[in-house]
Amino acid sequence: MKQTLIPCIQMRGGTSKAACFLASDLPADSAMRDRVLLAVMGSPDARQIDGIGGADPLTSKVAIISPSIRPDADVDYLFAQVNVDKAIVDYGQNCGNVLAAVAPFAIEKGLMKVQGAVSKVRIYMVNTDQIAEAQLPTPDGVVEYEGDTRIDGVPGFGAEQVLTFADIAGSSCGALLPTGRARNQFDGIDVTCIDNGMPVVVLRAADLGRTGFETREQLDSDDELKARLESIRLQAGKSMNLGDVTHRTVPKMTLVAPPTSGGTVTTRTFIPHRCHASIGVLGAVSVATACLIKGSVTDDVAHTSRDDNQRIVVEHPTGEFSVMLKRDQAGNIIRSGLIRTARLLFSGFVAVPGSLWAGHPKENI
Ligand code: NQM
Repeated sequence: MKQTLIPCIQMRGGTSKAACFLASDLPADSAMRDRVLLAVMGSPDARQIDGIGGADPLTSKVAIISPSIRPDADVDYLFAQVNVDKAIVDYGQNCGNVLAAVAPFAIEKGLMKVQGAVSKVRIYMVNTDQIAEAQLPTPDGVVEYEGDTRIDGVPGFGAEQVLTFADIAGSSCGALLPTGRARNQFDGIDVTCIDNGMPVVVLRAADLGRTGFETREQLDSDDELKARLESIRLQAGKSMNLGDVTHRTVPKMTLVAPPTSGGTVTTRTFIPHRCHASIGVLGAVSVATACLIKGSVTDDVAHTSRDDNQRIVVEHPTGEFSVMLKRDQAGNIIRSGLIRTARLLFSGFVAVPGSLWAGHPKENI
């Protein structure tokens, strides 16, 4: 049986890597689309040897993009987290790193026209029903990927892309503090459950007998810690209006400790079962926001100021992630912004077995 070739652009978005598709190039039926995405990545398999996933949650990601019919958006972006070792495709979380791939993809595919030296793309994030704006350099009528911006977790330099969000509180949980409180206790450990773009449970590393400065590898092999975190996560998930999160990739679990390199706070984030090499974009926005909430577990850990416009520097295993937060007079976060880079990695076709999906008529070979 022949292979079915599906048009695909692979992009690095921030510190993640994703296969990006036009929605119209994938099966219309959602169950069939999930089977196709699993085959594209090579899941379920710890090595993803029969697909293009990189055997890591950060490289087993998909962006499904289409023109938007909304007046406030240019394109719609549906994010899919393809599990590495389980046959599960999760649409219950967003991804702010892969978000950085959406505007370049939209321009590459002709969904958006270049507007001059700089272009703006308004993106409707389908997973969380919210809007982001991407601003990227497009001199000479094409996307510029090269530049002098460096982000921690990615070698080298790239063109700067500015991502801003007006209102992302309660993205998946319905409220910034979904439990109605700045602090809760599960298994005797104080936590802050927060959702400013990504549901996150924030815990002090010291309360779990860890420093918060461990390496990713040390934490990934710390089975006792992981079991305690999972017990807390399952309870917190229910209290955060996420229901039974046993098979879901949210909430994320972030251990916090005082900063070590002049930043605001140190973090180690589980997404949710493996430790992140850095920190997710929207995860970082949620943790940064927790740092500004009185009574949260970051109170005696984070170094913040009283300014209404603040740069929160979230330290992580491979450097730092800066989040710009703007507060109104009542202390509510009304805008957040951050910098990412993205790069086109390949443009072509990805093949899935023809016996799985025969494809749209003319794409069969
Ligand atoms: O929090 C990893 C990543 C992410 C998600 C994860 C992300 C975000 O680093 O917005 O970017 O938390 O699973 O790509």
